[in-house]
Amino acid sequence: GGIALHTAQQEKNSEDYQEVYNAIATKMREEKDFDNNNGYGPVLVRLSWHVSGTWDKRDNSGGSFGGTYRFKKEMNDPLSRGLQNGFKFLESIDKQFPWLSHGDLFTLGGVTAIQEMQGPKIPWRSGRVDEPESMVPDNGRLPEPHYGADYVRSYYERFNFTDQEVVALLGAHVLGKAHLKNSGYDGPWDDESNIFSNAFYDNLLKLKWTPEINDAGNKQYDNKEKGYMMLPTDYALFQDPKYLKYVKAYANDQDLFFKDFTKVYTKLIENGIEFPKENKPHLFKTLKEQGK
Ligand code: HIF
Repeated sequence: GGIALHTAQQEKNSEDYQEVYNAIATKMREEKDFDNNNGYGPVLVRLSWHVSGTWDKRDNSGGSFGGTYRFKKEMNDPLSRGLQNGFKFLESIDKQFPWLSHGDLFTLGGVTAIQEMQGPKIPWRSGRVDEPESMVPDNGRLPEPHYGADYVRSYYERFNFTDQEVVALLGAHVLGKAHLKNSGYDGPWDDESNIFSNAFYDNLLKLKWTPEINDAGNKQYDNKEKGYMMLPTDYALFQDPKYLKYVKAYANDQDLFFKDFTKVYTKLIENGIEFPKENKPHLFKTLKEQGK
């Protein structure tokens, strides 16, 4: 983490960042058949979270500020398998906008993906600055999927997230799927894997989930009829009464989910960063809103 310094990028305005947004969104559209027609949206969201999820509040190390995911040690974290696809997707954007820092690129990628997949508007601030390889945090700061509510709760203590914030964040698991080769888990959470909605909570509450051992020997919760799955850390939200309360609230009210998700996701991608007061958040228009 760190303090945003004065750089060439500081001269850029909302229109410049909207241009980057448009370049990412247009490329998403052009390459929408990636990963069995999921497109790049889900992997871009996951990338934005993994580059941010290395933050440690105790010493303000890691996080999205330094853009250190671009270095091998962080990119090769076994818990980030598959995210190289997101990085490769963003390489041409990086070339097109050389003034943009990597931390800003990775987080703007997530914001663009969420909005283009019909999700909420995420106010986004610029100002991350590339840090050198010596600042790459050690592997082991990202969460594992194998455990229950106690693990999830204590993991997100690292970011000071409340139960409500944890549940609001986890709704992003409506997107994309687990790939056996990446994580040892297998299957999607919903059939609309590239539409941002509150379906994660609805599925968790209303479908019947059976614990099964998958082909990699890991326990996951399956719904045979629909072909969906839940990770143990997802199912934890159903098992824990304090979490369950919020699962119900978000299943019943998509606007509430969008509002709370926006707050906690913004917190996640800004963890540890002190933005100068003049760095006002940018609010982007979707391609559709621009008539594109
Ligand atoms: Fe994920 N997550 N996540 N995740 N995640 C996977 C896939 C995605 C966890 C584990 C996994 C969040 C929290 C947690 C996305 C976004 C977010 C996979 C499967 C695993 C194992 C990867 C693969 O096999 O390709 C754990 C343990 C989390 C904490 C409890 C966030 C809230 C939901 C923070 C978040 O935003 C997305 C998107 C995907 C789908 C990626 C894809 O390639 O389709």
